[in-house]
Amino acid sequence: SGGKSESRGALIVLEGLDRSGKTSQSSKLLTYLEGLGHSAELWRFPDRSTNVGQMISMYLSNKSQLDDHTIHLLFSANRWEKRSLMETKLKTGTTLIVDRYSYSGVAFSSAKGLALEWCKAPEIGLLSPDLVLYLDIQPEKAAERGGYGGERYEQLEFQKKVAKCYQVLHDASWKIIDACQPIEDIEKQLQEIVLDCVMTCQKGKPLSNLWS
Ligand code: FDM
Repeated sequence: SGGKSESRGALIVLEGLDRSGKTSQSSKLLTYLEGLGHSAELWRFPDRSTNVGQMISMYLSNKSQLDDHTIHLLFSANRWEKRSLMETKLKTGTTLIVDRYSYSGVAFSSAKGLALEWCKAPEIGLLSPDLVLYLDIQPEKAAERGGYGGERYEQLEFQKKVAKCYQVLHDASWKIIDACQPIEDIEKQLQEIVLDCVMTCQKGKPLSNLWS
């Protein structure tokens, strides 16, 4: 076996603080993979296009107030509502580059003081990424880049707490990339790691669920 039509896509997640460069590197990766002839899509969470996503967007822009647990579960629900499409895409050979995923969910909510295990629980059973790329930047450096858009979490003191939570959350499988390098250097590093992951998935690495 192993014909190209049978091979699955890879689930690749980018994580990091606000202004770490996730979003621009995600689109560069998409261009790169498409250029090599791979089927690929760029996704992001929160997905603000759904009803749940609109509630999240209202909350983030301070147009609504929600209890910390409630918004946490909405972020999780926003991933659950995309789970089956995600699985279909991967199984039919499309690689997904995902800008933020469950790790953002846990890091941002636990930074508010919610218990880590409580935060992880609703993510159980979502698809486990084949690769987590963490764009590592000191909160102070990220803040210097400017462009915090005025949304709820875009404040230095809070981002410092989020950085600590990401540190607790990450494991040996994450690829930690120094986000203060020149953009082209980061791009090259990511390309190499991502291509390797895409190939591994093509060869038949099975899909699995969080947390594993
Ligand atoms: N965020 C994002 C969360 O708090 N929980 C989540 O599950 C996700 C996916 O939402 F501050 C936070 C992270 C960020 C904000 O993200 C919006 P974008 O990437 O700026 O749209």
